[in-house]
Amino acid sequence: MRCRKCPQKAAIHMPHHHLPLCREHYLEWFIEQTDRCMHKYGMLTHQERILVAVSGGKDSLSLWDVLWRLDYPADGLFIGLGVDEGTGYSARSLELTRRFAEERGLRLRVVDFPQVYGKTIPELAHHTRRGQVRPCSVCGIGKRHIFNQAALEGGYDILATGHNLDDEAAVLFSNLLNWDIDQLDRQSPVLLSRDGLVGKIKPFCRFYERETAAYALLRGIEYIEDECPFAVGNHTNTNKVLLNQLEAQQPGAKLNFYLGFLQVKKGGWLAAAQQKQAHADLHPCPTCGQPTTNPGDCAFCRLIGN
Ligand code: Q46
Ligand code: ZN
Ligand code: ZN
Repeated sequence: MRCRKCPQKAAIHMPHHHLPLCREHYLEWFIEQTDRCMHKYGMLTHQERILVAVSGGKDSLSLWDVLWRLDYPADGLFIGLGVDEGTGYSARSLELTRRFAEERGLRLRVVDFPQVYGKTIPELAHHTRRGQVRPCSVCGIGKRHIFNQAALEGGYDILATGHNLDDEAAVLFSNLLNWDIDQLDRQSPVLLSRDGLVGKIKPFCRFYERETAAYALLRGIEYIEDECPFAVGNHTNTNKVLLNQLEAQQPGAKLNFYLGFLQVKKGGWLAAAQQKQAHADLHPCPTCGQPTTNPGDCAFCRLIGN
């Protein structure tokens, strides 16, 4: 397959956009799309001071790289969680993040959780009921707390995270499964600052995970490929597996799912549907007499009649 923009061989094909691109044009496209997404949702101006939450993974390092290339002034924040479990996960993640920052002359802040609080995240989780099996919820609380504190103390206006479409779709799916209206209401590409909470943005929320992975790979970013050992089998990952099955059958399903949600939310949730309902008046089909909202014959009569 050839690149859509030049005669080169395509390095990646995005079936949902009908877009095959070569390395060079993909890197260009990816940066443009990030910029466009940030404008669309009013995420940033070049005046704001940004703190990027970096984990050493493909998403956060790619995000930092793209913000840097787009000339947004962004520092990085790495939290050492003390996750090891025989894999050296936290130490290796920090090493790669440090190297990334040094290569680009970017400023990296590091908060080492065990050093500051005297316990690693898994140790802390072990003492709580919900953290016994899996430390993720405890870890989430810890990370949110530290990111916000570091952003406030450092005088940053906004916190940027590398959440991609797969992450957002999985969270949306879980929020819907639980009908968690509060979380649904809060799930957004942009959260404004309020009452001591620093605002948050997710400039990658419209990219599939394979697209951020392709960016990191084609850009030559060295990132930690192993997942955190606690990620295996957590709820989010289970939802991701289900959504991937759906996506394989219906390319674009994840994107429609997420963007549709944002659309419905913007229109005022159910109010939008109710309004539509009110406008759609029923009248008897001239052929069969059954009620229909179609102008003229109902859908069935049109089907049979043609
Ligand atoms: S780092 Fe923390 Fe994740 Fe590891 S312990 Fe769970 S929440 S899986 S993004
Ligand atoms: Zn090309
Ligand atoms: Zn507190």
